[in-house]
Amino acid sequence: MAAPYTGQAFPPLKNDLLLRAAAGEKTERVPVWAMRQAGRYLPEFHEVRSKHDFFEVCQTPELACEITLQPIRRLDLDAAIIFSDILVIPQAVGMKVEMVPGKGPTFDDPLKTPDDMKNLKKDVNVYETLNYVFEAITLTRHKLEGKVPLIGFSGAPWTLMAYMIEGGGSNTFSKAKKWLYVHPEESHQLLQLLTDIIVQYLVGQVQAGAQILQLFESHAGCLGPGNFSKFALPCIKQISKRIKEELSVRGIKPVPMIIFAKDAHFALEELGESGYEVVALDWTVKPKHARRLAPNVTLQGNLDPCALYASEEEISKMTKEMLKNFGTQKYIANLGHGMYPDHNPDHLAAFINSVHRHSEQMNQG
Ligand code: 1CP
Repeated sequence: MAAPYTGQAFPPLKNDLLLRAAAGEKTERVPVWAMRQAGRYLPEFHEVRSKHDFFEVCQTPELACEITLQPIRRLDLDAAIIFSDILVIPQAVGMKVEMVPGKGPTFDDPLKTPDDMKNLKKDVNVYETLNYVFEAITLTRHKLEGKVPLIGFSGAPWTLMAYMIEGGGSNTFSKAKKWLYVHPEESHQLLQLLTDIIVQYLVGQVQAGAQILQLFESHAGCLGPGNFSKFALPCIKQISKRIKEELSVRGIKPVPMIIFAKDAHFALEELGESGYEVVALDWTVKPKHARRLAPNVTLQGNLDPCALYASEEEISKMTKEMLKNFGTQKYIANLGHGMYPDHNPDHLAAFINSVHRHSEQMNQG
């Protein structure tokens, strides 16, 4: 497997709060970033999107880099996340996915039966097919000039499998879940195929310059404890273990990893022991409960994204309460899910500034 961009010199990092918090080291203030911070709530994002198709943006390193930097220019964030989408992996195995305005991601020909798996590319060369993501990461690392660390990411196997079978978003994911009950063997095969690709993809992102990785298991909640343990968790664990091994074999320093399994409150204990330095929480979990069940990791989260509709004064109060409940150490402030298109960027600024102000005060007091 060819290794692109290894050993590149990047500008020195000026703000390492996120990396220190992820490593469990002491921080003078709580780092903060927002899932989906590069996106539709920003007018400058719409400006780029009015001229380019969604996946064209993902595939053009200069455009992906520009959108990654947009929230960093405007807001006092402690991290950037590379602009891309989790659905570039289904595309890499040969599936056609388009971003339909007003509808979201739409697959031309979703998997209907396990027999359709024969149409998927089995030996994808990730370094060729997804090279555009690696190039975007390298370019962004340079353009960031060390201001904040760059987060790389991937969808987790179950969440990708769910989209590949449903053909887009779904309320129940019943078509994908049906596979788990009717075709468990083939489901494991598909999940393993995706796991192998994700490992290569995330190792490639680190080689290209990603300084921390987040795995998005956005549709964990619909599985429930039994199927989550049987189908999702083993892949999640395999990914953290194999990435650490692969990086070590290549002489590359390991990077911290974040697992975000949305609505998987039932699996907090297991997630805390799954080989990730950080467990990200959605807003339905009580911080103190998560600390009890996952005491050895850094926690990330978990303000309800809808809280950003409240006044700036209310946001400041809710943020202070959240910081009190998590404490200021081994903690990364974030939302419990992503930004919504109708969010006011000034309200995200109020959240970020409140995290900084209150956590500094709490650390001094
Ligand atoms: O028309 C547009 O411009 C599309 C809007 C959009 C954007 C801005 C989509 C479509 N994806 C993205 C970017 C994106 N997606 C990022 C960028 C970096 C950042 O966070 O700022 C990231 C990390 C993702 C990851 C992603 N894509 C997830 C996991 C996170 C989550 O929200 O749970 C998921 C589930 C997707 C699929 C997807 N892509 C886009 C949409 C609308 C969806 C959800 C589809 C659905 O289930 O209904």
